[in-house]
Amino acid sequence: TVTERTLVLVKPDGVARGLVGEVISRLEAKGLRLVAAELRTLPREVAEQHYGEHRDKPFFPSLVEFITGGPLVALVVEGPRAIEAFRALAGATDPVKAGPGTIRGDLALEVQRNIVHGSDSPESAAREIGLFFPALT
Ligand code: DAT
Ligand code: MG
Repeated sequence: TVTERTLVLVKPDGVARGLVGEVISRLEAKGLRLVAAELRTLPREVAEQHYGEHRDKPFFPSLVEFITGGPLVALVVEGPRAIEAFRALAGATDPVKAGPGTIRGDLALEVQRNIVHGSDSPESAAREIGLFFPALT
């Protein structure tokens, strides 16, 4: 199986709620490996680039406000099918629809405050890792 890398964010709600360790524990327990990790507060421009695909959505201003509103933890995670593997750990975007046993299903209740981000494709992963950790690309 091909090893992949994916960008994972523990969003500001996850950091504020003390869930960084919980998220890292779950992905490590799954067998994914940390390649990079950093606590940082995103500048508006980086947030807007990161969520560029959502620029025209009604929730975009609120999303940018939220993601820049406090420190987040940016991670690069590696493993076989890491992109799909982490998305499965995270669960559905809407935490009410996310299954039990997933990060969002177990720990969140609101769509915006859904604790984690994970890249959704190899193309997104390359773009997002390049945006957050240019030294890795
Ligand atoms: P995901 O984070 O599961 O990849 P996405 O890329 O569709 O989901 O959306 C990015 C983030 O934007 C998502 O984690 C939470 C927020 N979001 C998505 N849909 C939303 C909505 N209908 N209302 C408010 N926030 C939303
Ligand atoms: Mg997405």
